[in-house]
Amino acid sequence: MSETSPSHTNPSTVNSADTPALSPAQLLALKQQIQQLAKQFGFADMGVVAPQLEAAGERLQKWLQQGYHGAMGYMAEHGSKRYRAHELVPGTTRVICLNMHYLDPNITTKSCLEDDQQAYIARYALGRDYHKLVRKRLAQLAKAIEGLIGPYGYRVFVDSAPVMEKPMAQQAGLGWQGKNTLLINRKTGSWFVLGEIFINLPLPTDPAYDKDHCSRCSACMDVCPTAAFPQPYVLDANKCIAYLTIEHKGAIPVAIRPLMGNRIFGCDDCQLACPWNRYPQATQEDDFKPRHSLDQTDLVELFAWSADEFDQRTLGSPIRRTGYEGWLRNIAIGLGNGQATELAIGALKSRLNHDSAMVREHVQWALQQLQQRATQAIPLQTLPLLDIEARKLKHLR
Ligand code: B12
Ligand code: SF4
Ligand code: SF4
Repeated sequence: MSETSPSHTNPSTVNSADTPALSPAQLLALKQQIQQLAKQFGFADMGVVAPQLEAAGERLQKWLQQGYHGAMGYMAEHGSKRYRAHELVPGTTRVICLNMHYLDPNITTKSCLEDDQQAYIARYALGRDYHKLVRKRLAQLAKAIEGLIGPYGYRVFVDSAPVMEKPMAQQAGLGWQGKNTLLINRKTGSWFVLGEIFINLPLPTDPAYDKDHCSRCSACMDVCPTAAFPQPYVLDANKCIAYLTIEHKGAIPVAIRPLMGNRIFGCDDCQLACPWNRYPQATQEDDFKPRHSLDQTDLVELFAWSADEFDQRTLGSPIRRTGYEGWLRNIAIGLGNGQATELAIGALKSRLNHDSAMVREHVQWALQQLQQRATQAIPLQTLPLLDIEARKLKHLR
């Protein structure tokens, strides 16, 4: 979700001189071997594509023109490299697209969203950073291919380069892009992350996944707490809680704060509501399991972390991206959206003199919210997911 690695800006050429000469039959056999290896390295699905992303590139341009990328300047950089694989990595003839599931359906999800004293963290971010885990596996898989055929040209990416990963994976047959814009697989849902190996081997390609199973459903759009979809299949990041809590630096718009509930890092509502996620495939990776009981921790406890504790506890975690001030900013909003308990008020007051003006302003806002709620008996806001969809979340704890 973030394109974190600075190394992606100058990926090396995939040198065609390195290409081993393989017959069509050998390439087919190789692909089957790679499929088996991919499973062994923990990937759920794999597809091979010679990407043609011009149409996706045009939609990207429109999206950028509308300003839907907010302050994610990196989305506007690199021009056509984002949708032309051979421009990003010269010599690329195919891309192997892979996905890895991260959800542990046994952790507490529904009860956490229902409990305004707890902190809700996007399910992908509870354990080890997927960038690290998936990149390592991709590199191992790429090396294992080398073990089969000798040296060849490759580069691995996981949200670490200007690549349109979802349309590319759709073309590789891994699923369709739903109205929530995420890639969904009919059998396994959308609780996965994507990664790619750019190669210079002419492996046989897979058919694109051309069906769209959203049909008349609009559950993701109906439950989005901030109405972040201006139209189906298009997301305005400026309104998305995931963007605001992770990517955005600075103050979160006041009008959006009450709509965030206890979502302090990322948001999953548009996935939780999706009917194709009703039978989610469980992760096989212990590394994705929650660290520090982050699936069931009180806001007050997380708000008490010092800067050093934040650094220690988010080591190797995607949460680090928001930074300590962003962390406090987000939790202050969560506290402001909860009950006016002495504990919550005390926690907020302890940060009234924080060094950061941004943190202080969010703390003041939260205290005002709690004061109003206590004195004017304003009820807690129930967000649409819990209002409309609670019945449908039975499969989650
Ligand atoms: C920027 C970004 C964000 C931004 C913007 C999200 C967005 N939808 O663009 C923010 C910060 C909000 C974000 C949030 C999240 N992200 Co993010 N993000 C990315 C990133 C870096 C780029 C996405 C991108 O290219 N956006 C640009 C827009 C224009 O592209 P698009 O979304 O594909 O838009 C298409 C549609 O709008 C479509 N379209 C437009 N009009 C129409 C009309 C019709 C009729 C049709 C059919 C299609 C259509 O065309 C566009 C191009 O194909 C990717 C990694 C990567 N490099 O690809 C991860 C990525 C998409 N994120 C990911 C995840 C997990 C998330 C979150 C779930 C995290 C969380 N829980 O908080 C949320 C989900 C929010 C959501 N509903 O999208 C995963 C998604 C995996 C999956 N199953 O799809 C990715 C692929 C990272 C990864 N390697 O796994 N993310
Ligand atoms: S992640 Fe949350 S805020 Fe963002 S589009 Fe999905 S439901 Fe809306
Ligand atoms: S909730 Fe419905 S409309 Fe949204 S992505 Fe899932 S199937 Fe499509």
